Amino acid sequence: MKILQESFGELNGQAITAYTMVNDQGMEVTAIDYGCIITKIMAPDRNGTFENVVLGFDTVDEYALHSPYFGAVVGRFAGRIAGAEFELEGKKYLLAKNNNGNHLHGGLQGFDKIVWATETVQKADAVSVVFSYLSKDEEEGYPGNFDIKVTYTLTNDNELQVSYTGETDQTTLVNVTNHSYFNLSGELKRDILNHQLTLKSDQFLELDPDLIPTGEFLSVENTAFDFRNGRKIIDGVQSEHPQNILAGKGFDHPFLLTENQSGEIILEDEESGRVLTVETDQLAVVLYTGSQMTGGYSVRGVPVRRYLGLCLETQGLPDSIHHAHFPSSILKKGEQFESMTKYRFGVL
Ligand code: FUC
Repeated sequence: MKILQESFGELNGQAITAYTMVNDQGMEVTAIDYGCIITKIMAPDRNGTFENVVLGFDTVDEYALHSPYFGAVVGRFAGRIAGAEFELEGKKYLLAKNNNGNHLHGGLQGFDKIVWATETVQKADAVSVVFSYLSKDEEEGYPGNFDIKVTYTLTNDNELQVSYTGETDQTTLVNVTNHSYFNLSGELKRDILNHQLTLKSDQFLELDPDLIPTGEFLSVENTAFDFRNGRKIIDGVQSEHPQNILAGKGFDHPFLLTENQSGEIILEDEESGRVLTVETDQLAVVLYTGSQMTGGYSVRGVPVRRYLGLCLETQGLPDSIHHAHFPSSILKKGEQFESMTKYRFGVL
């Protein structure tokens, strides 16, 4: 196994580096130090043909200009915080309003838009890139110096492991995820509407028109949100369910996982034979079907359009700070934040 390192150009005079992890099966994962962005994942189809299965660009300028968080680590808080403000231990904190008066994905310069320090680790059956960043007290309005490490590890059995660890010197909010847009057809040959998704989840969060959780947990029973026995993404596009319509005809919802680390999320593309199995210790996954992806740019030659990719954002619950009955995303001084999500690339 090996790691290749090459220049990915410059952003505002700062050199950006790309790291490509290659395993003995020929699978490759490329990530850059800007935003910990995964730019490419080369995975085999049923005939052993390696093709890229994520949305990404070949230049850092395109990321800076257009990217709807393609492949990036988002934080300090993934998802929305209503009104871009919250109270913690009696103190009020104001965040950037970067989404209809609300706060989204860590603000104007979240974890997706900074250059991380890197280190590479090479072992017999796994290679890793370790990204680290110190998010300063008051950065984007959040309290506390938050020291975070994100590790991408590629194993010899075609698994990409993403682990997060962090600590703070003051009580703060933490919710981090990876925002890769998957398209298992390979090189964006088809959109994701015929991808089949299986999700071990009985409930999802109801959203308001700003895509903020209302606080209600809805049952998936008898809806297009019931992925327990597998269903195609297109069902949510054709669905009359008000929540599918509100999400721009599709999905942009947190699903509560009923199981962890046991094949709880399976995405399949029948035609290529590719299967992605996601396992996580997080309590939820946001399924986003790219309904807001429009306008005026191309993704490696393919004009961007809705349903070109889908995100499986493993994370805690958005806006949890405003809902006392949601599991908390508060991290205190002396506590260690730890989380791991694994993405295994196989074939049917
Ligand atoms: C997802 C969605 C949002 C947003 C963003 C780009 O996480 O929840 O609605 O469009 O990504």
